[in-house]
Amino acid sequence: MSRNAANRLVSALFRANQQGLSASWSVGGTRLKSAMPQPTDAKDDDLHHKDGKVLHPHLINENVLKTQYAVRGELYLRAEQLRKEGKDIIFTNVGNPHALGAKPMTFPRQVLALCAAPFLLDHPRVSEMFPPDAIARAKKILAAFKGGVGAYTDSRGNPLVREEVAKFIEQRDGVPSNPDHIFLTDGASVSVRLCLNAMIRHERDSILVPIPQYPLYSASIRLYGGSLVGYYLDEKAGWGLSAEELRRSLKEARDEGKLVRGLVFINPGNPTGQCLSRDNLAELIKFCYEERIVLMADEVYQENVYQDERPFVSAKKVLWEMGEPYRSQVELLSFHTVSKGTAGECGLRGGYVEMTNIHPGAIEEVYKCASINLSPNTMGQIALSCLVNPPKKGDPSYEQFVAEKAAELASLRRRAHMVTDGFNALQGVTCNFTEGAMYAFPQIRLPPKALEAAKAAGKAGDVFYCLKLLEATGISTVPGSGFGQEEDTFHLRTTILPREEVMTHFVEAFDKFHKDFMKQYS
Ligand code: DCS
Repeated sequence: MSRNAANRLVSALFRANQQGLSASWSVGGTRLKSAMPQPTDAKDDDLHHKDGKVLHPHLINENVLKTQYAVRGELYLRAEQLRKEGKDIIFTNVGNPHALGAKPMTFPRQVLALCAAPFLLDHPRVSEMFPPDAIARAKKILAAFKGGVGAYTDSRGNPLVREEVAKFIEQRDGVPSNPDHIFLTDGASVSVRLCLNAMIRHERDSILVPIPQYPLYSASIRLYGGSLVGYYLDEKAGWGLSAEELRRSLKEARDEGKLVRGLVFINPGNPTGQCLSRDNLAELIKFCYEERIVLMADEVYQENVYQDERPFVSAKKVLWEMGEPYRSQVELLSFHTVSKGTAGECGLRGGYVEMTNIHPGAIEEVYKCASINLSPNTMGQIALSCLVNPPKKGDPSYEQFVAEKAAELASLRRRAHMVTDGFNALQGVTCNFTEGAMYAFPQIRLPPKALEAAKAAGKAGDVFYCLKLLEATGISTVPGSGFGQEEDTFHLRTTILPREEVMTHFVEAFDKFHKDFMKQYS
């Protein structure tokens, strides 16, 4: 099927989904059953269902019913069920490093421990248990967090940490950054959602999102009642991004009467693992300038780079270097988190958005919405403080901090090779190298017999394959349909996060499963 035809199909499925029809944009069966639009015997203005329930699935906000989130979809639920039945499951469906055995980095946890238990600072032996720079940092943070970690902070986050984030950006990019334009949130997810919520006014308001994409975007756009417009990444070109494809997608959306207001890119990519070049970023910025679109830079994997040709460069830096008119005109939202990198502190929920060239009145409105949540959590803010302001050369914790970071990055790089080499050694499987982030997204060419069996089981091909893989090996992955993929192609996403010793077993188990599967269905 041609690119255009495929895109039309995906758009049609998106549309169908938005209209509440039963088709799914993801061309798969991965959505949660409870999230499916239900045939309803209730009317819009019914206050309660005939069984007496006010909060009844037939009387729930339509946007909630239509929202899907594949990372915790059908495959995840089945894996949970198998786990409860006593099967060993390797949860490679979520980029959750600590759950797969990554150890917390020492310095941030020392600071967090002292902030959470400030009485330790008065303990006569505190200096035997904690290095002086961790003690000094905890004292500085506690002085700035009036009332300690148990008190609400400003709804945008503590001013000291916002200043540290601004300094981090200035040092990373060599550009000015204003702490008043930085909001701290419970993970980057909340930042993304705050922004999308402000941008989407009604169904015609559309956001350009890469296909494949991370379903935070499809789910949130759906939840806020907007429309997603997909632009394809080119798998054959290492999941490359082209200006031509962006223009095609924008034109098609505008021809349909959509109002494209935002463009998301993920660098390094999830689920695709590609690292964008400086030229790619310049193209995106130019495109957004010419078309008057807000650029949303999801840069949560900026530390996770496993190739040396294209080191991470932020959209903010490129924007600055491009000079006028871009520098002062392009509206940019940049996201970062403590969940990824080498810290992998997913559970602490720390993240931020930096807003560049955004109207002060719009920032005020986002502030108002952030205030509804009162305060981002304080431990996440402290973890963020440690991420953006780590020990410096000469500090007592510096050597250990740098060694821990380097060891984890080197190991992730080895695992990226192990996984992608493992996939490429399989018959009918191709996988672009995981240049960055935490995932591999192989394409699996399923034999016709397997597709027939999938159809008979009422499943999409990739869902069928992933379920069989889970049952046979305990490896829990996410079918490609959860992220979007070209029609008639089948992918899955796995993280590269199992520790190296488990990874050897993972690759062997996958290899054996795939060979058995192909034998059975050839
Ligand atoms: N953006 C991208 C591209 C992500 O992959 C994630 C998390 C987030 C934002 C949000 O992270 P936090 O809210 O934790 O800061 N990745 C999910 C994933 O694909 N697997 O695990 C979580």
